[in-house]
Amino acid sequence: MIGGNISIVGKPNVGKSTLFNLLVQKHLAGATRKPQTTRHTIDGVLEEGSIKYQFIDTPGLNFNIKKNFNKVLNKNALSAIYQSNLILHLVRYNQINKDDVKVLENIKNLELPKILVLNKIDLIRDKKRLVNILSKIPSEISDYYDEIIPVSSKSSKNIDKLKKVIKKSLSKRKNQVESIFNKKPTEFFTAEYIREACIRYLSEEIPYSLHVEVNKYEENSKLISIAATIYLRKKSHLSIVVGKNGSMIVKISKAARIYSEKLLNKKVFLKIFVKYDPKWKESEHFLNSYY
Ligand SMILES: Nc1nc2c(ncn2[C@@H]2O[C@H](COP(=O)(O)OP(=O)(O)OP(=O)(O)O)[C@@H](O)[C@H]2O)c(=O)[nH]1
Ligand SMILES: [Mg+2]
Repeated sequence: MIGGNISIVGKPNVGKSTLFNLLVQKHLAGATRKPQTTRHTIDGVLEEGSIKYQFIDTPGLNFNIKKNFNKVLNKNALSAIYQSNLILHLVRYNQINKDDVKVLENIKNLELPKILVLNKIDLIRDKKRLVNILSKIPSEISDYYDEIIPVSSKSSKNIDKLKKVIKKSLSKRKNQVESIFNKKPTEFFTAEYIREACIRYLSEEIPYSLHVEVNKYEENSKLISIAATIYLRKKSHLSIVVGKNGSMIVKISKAARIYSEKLLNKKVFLKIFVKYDPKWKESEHFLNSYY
């Protein structure tokens, strides 16, 4: 069997997690319209015939902010890149800017095949423009890549072509696949589904200042019973996250439960607690959970 580890990297919000979920044919990674949705590297496997693709979704690389947490996220993403066999650098097709160039700076000297993936081409109205867009990518950028492929992770356009190119590249490898990434425990995904629902339903700043932990995970033949806690940094966020008569927490819980049931293939009972803890972002325990 041929195969390898393929990391999906890029600046925030270009559609990495959407592409990842599409490729592994499961909703493993949170994907929302807000930047910096992904905080962990997540891996997923796709087996097709004699090929085993091990895809890795990574947090959006963000070199602008000096915060500790961003450094941890970048380090996390970069360590996945350094361990992979092929890099997919995702950009928005019409918006290659200095932040994408910074990502390129971090990968260009690695002796690995690299594919530049221009995402979101479903947004192009006049299809003729695509040729124009491709020809306008400066050679100081395009020269570093083995291939440039336009795709849409939303409409699945050109995804088969992308897979063919990946397969061709991995076929040249001499060594067999070794999975180098630790599998995330199942409860990790429930915590992520809760965080994804928070990003989706709550106003901008709240999801960035919360953290989710699963406190109980018990399974019997019929049901999985999960208890989780959402930690908040501001007291005033408590009533917003809980909502009027608990309506918001019910909505968040329902979304996370539905995704969990789909992934785990079993009925899930999910209870979510909300707590105020202004220091969660600095706690070593929390930062360590990102390694
Ligand atoms: N129109 C269009 N939208 C897309 C496409 N791919 C992703 N999106 C949207 O772009 C937004 C960001 O998608 P994500 O997959 O969360 O992006 P990301 O790169 O993982 O973002 P971070 O995790 O924050 O770095 C979401 O609203 C997606 O629905 C695409 O091919 N076309
Ligand atoms: Mg993401």
